[in-house]
Amino acid sequence: MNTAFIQQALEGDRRAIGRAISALESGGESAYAIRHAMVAKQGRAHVIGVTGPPGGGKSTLVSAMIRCLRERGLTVAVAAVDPSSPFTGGAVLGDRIRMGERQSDEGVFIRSLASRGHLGGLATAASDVIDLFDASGFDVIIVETVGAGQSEVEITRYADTKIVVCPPGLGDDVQAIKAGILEIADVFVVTKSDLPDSRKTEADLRAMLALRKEKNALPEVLKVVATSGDGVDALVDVLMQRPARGVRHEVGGARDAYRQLSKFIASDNVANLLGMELVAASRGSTTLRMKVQRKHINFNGKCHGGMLFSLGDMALGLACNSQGHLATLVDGQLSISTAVDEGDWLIAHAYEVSRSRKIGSYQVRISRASDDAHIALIHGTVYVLDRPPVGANDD
Ligand SMILES: Nc1nc2c(ncn2[C@@H]2O[C@H](COP(=O)(O)OP(=O)(O)OP(=O)(O)O)[C@@H](O)[C@H]2O)c(=O)[nH]1
Ligand SMILES: [Mg+2]
Repeated sequence: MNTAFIQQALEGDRRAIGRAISALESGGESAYAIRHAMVAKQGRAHVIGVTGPPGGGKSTLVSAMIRCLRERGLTVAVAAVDPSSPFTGGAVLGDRIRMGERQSDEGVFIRSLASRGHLGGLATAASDVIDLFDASGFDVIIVETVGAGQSEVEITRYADTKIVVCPPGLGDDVQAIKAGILEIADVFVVTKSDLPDSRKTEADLRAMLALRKEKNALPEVLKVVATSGDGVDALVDVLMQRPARGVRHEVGGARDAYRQLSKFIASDNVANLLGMELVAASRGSTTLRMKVQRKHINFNGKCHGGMLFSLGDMALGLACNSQGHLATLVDGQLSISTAVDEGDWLIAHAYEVSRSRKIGSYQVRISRASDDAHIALIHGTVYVLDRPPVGANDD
C-alpha cells in the first residue's frame, strides 16, 4: 500500500487531502492508516456546525462566512453533508466563487459528503473528514448539515460551536427545530433578514430563550443577510470570541459516550417503535426527543402515561449505562403534571443524582419543546452490575 499521500495530506497538500477523503469514505485498510496517522495532529481547528431546515440559507451563509474568514487571514475547510444542491462551483457559493476565484484560493477546501445512514444517522466518514481537515492544518472547519432527522443532531456532537439557522416564515416547523436543537445551539442565526418576517422569527427565538430555566450560557441570536453580507462580520466576531477551539477533544469522553449510546438506542426495539431519538449524551446524562403521534394517544385523546414512562426510562437507561457498567432500573416513580397532545415534541433529560459502586440514583425531567412546560418527572434507582452493558462488546 502506498501511504506517501497520507503524509502529504497532513502537510496540507490539496490533492492528497482529496485522495485521503476518498479513502476514508470507502473504508478499508488505508482508511485505518489515515486515522492512525492523523490522531496526533488533531485538536487545533475550530469546528463550526451549521444546521437548519432545507433551503434555510445555510450554504449562502457559509459562503459569506468563508469570505469573511479569508479576509481575516484564516484558512477554511467545508464539509457539506448530503447537500441537496451542488456546493462547489455552483450558484450557492455566489458569483465570486462561480467565477473561479475561490477554487484557486489555496486557503479554502470544500467537499460534499453523502450521509450513508450509519445507525440511522451520519456517515462515519463525516467525522473522519472533520478530523482529517483538522490534522491537515485548517484553522476553521465548517460542517453544513440539513436539519431533518437525526444527522443534524449527531453532526453537532463533532462541532465546537453549533450554529442553528432559522429563516423567516418557518411556521409549524419551528417547533421541530426547537425540539432538541434548542439544547445544542450556541448561536441562532436568523437568515434572510432582509425578508419582512425576520423580525417575528427573531422575536420568537428570543421569547423561547426567555422561557429557559438555565439562564447562563444562553445562545446568541444574530440577524444576517448572507446575500449582501450584512451581519456576517458580527457573526464571525462572535465565533472568534468563543474559547471553543478543540473542545470537542476535551469533553471527558462525551464523544465516546455519544457514539456508544447511539449504538444502544439504534438497537433498542422500543426506542425504534415509539420514535425516540438521541439528542445529546455525555457520561451520566442524556437527552432524548420524541414526537407524540397517534399511536401514543390514550382513550382520552392525550399521550398515554406509559409512553412518558417509556421515554423517561430510555433516557435514564442510557444515562446509567454510559459509564461502562451494566445498570438496570430496580425502582422508579413517575409523576405527571401536564397532559400532552398529539403533535407535541417531548424532550427527556436524564441525569445522575448520585452513584456508588452498586447503586445509582437518577432523575428524568420531561418537558414540552414548544414552551419548555414541565410535563413529568421520573425518579429511579438503578442497580449496577460488575460487567459491561450487553451492547458494548460488539465494536
Ligand atoms: N432574500 C434572501 N434570500 C436568501 C438569503 N440567503 C439565501 N437566500 C436564498 O435562499 C435559497 C436557499 O439558500 P441556500 O443557501 O442554498 O440554502 P440551504 O439551507 O443551503 O439549502 P439546502 O442545502 O438545499 O438545504 C436560495 O435561493 C438563496 O438565494 C438572504 O440573505 N436573503
Ligand atoms: Mg446547502
